[in-house]
Amino acid sequence: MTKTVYILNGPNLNLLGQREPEIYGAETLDDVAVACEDTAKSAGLTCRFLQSNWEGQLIDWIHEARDAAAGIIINPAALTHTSVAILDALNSFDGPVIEVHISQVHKREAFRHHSYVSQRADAVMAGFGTHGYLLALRHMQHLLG
Ligand code: CA2
Repeated sequence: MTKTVYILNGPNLNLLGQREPEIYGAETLDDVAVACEDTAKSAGLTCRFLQSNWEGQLIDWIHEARDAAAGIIINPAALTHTSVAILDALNSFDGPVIEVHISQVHKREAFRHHSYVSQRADAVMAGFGTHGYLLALRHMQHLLG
């Protein structure tokens, strides 16, 4: 049976491709989902690609992943910089966690430089554009052996 990776996306990422293309690129989140499905398939993985604007929904999916997933890739969006609750939820997950940011957050405003999630993440991608999701999946393949 193939291993499942949850790919979780936080608030406002449903607007990807519709605003601020100079920061986040022109691809929509649906485009990213399709590319992730393709990459997961070629890596011998199954992916579940999800987005919510609600912190509690993301936490519920992390709890679900405890039984359903071998690894988590997460772009918590702005919750990266504020949410101890997401960090606590990720700390309850035993498998590898990779944090992804489309933009190079360290080149941006100071409030984007701190991540609660990085205290749990086994790897962090930032500034690779939406390609970062695919690189994260390849690294997840490596981590899951
Ligand atoms: O670079 C990233 O992936 C971020 O996680 C994106 C978040 C931001 O708060 C983080 O600091 C860095 C913002 C997600 C909002 O996405 C939009 C995309 C297009 C148009 C409007 C919002």
